[in-house]
Amino acid sequence: SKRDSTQLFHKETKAIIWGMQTRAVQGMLDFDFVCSRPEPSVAAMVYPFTGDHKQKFYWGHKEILVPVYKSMADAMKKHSDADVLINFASLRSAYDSTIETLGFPQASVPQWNYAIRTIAIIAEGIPENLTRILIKRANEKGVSIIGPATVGGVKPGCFKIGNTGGMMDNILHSKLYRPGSVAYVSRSGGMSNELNNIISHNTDGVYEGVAIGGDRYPGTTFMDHLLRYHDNPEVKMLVLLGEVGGIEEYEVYEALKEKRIVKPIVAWCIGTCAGMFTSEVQFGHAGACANAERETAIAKNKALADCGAHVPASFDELGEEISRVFQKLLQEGIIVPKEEVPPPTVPMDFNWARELGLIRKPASFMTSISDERGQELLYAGMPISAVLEQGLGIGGTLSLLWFQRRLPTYATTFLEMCLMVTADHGPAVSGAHNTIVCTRAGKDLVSSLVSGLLTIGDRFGGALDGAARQFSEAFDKGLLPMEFVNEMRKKGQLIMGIGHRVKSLNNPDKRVEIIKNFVKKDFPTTPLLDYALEVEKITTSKKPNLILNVDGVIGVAFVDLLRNSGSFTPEEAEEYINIGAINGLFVLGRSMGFIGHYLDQKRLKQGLYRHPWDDISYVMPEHYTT
Ligand code: Q5B
Repeated sequence: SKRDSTQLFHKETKAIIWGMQTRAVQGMLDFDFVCSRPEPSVAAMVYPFTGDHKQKFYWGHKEILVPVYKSMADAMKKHSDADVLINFASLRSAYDSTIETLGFPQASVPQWNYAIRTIAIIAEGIPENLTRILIKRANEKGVSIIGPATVGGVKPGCFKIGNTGGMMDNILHSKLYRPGSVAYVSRSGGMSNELNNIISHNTDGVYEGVAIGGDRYPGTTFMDHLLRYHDNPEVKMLVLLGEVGGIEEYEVYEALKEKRIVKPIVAWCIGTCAGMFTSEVQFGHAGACANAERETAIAKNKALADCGAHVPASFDELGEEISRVFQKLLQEGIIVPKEEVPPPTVPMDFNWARELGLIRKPASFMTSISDERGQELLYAGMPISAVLEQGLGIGGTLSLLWFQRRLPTYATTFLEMCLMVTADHGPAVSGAHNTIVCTRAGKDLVSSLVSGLLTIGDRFGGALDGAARQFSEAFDKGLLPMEFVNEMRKKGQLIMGIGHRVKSLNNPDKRVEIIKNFVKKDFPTTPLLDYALEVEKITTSKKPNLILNVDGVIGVAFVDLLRNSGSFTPEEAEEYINIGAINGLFVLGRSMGFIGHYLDQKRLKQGLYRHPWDDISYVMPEHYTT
């Protein structure tokens, strides 16, 4: 029954989990499911850092919601059926949250003193003076504390604390989904997993196992649990895994001597190797250090053997010793073998199955430029620290993210120059104008920036790709510059990258000069730029503003880079021309200017813009005028 003092956990045990430990909770629910529990063992979670909400988990194949409360008080009030608290609070807050829990009076189950009867404290490193206060308070209230510094415990077929027992493959392997006849107590949580394994392979399985934790002052002791097990008729044999340090094992020794424990017990204290060291050894647990001869593992093993415990010659023989005792109980008919009932299948977690290579799934997205999953962000496989250390700059970063490769220095300098010369061209151009109007309408930075970017196209700033395509097609077809100009005129098409509203032969565009000079000087060869300059001679002979403009010079120079730098295959070069990569340079560069105009307008506190009537010619259809 629930009130049976030998039972901390049963098949209906419900727990409140302190801390947003979603993996542990899912592990508990999977364990419940494989044990064929009627209901999940997690009643609620408490997490003070978010508001009350519900968290989604799996219950077998189904999805269920577990409530999360900001306060323990609410969780206790709404889930008075929960009698276990699994406290995952850090070493800084575990004391306060446990004390708070111990302070709640039982509301809805009058025959119990307190709703929470068992508290597992997982945190390591809680100061010993605080642990001792916790133990005192818990004893006053009749609450069992498991821990601190523990993984918890497991009662096969009933309940498991947090991460005890490991993942599902471990739980199945150690048959923790149904009870056996052997109950154990250990200090170490990690070793309790090993015990699950050893016991399941040498007996009919674990009935219950608790790891009391590695601190010098555990909330409950070996004896607390061994006596519970001893008084439980379902438990036929006991296993104790002690360790170097402390004198807890001598209480077991006394109980054996006084015949308080008469059930067979297999015992071993780990840390026998401590004697091989010339100085005092502190093992991993805070309490695992022998301060006197009788605290050594060797002395304790001898004492336990002297009073009738089954003590193997070494840890390696623990399994055989357990097997011997178990076989004897079988022969004596004390243990009656039970029929093995296969457990229900728990669906495997997707990520775990994939990690094990059991399943595959086509990804919805593919990426080949960056990877943020590891310890350090990668750009095209290059860690960002290396990008910075090697001084790749904006041009180098851009070459990694746009073209998945490092480009020669002249190329990255070219990219940076393109960004710089296209960064702004005053407030009057279409994009800046739109950004300004949008800003003055009170819109935010992104809206104002986007409003400007949306004007970029064939006429304004978006002729780079068109120029690259048209000029390279004509060049590849072997058209003379004059033939190209005539063909375009015949088709009624404008030549992309030719012409400017204000720049002309008489008012040359310095930006074009800068790019042209750099490219001529630093690029290995510039056949397409040369071709475009021949075309310009023809168009400017018709009209002086039909110059090779800033879009045009960047577009054709970029084709020269793609085709002649040796960094791209001919196929890759054509692909970049066709997929429209080059306009990206104007978009990126001009974004700097648009953001500048946004900030400028805000700084100047410019109000809503309304275009003046005198600058609009109202031309209504005649039949509507009076
Ligand atoms: N005609 C740029 O036009 C502009 C011709 C042409 C053959 C051509 C025009 C054009 C191609 C697209 C292009 C990028 C609209 C420009 C930029 C960034 C900016 C902007 C800034 C910045 C200018 C007059 C006569 C007509 C036309 C003929 C014109 N262009 N023929 N091929 N490409 N270019 N865009 O001055 O016989 O008289 O009827 O679309 O490269 O956007 O600063 O402002 O940094 O922000 O209005 O630099 O050239 O000339 O249209 O009145 O034409 O020339 O057929 O012939 P306009 P239109 P006809 S850079």
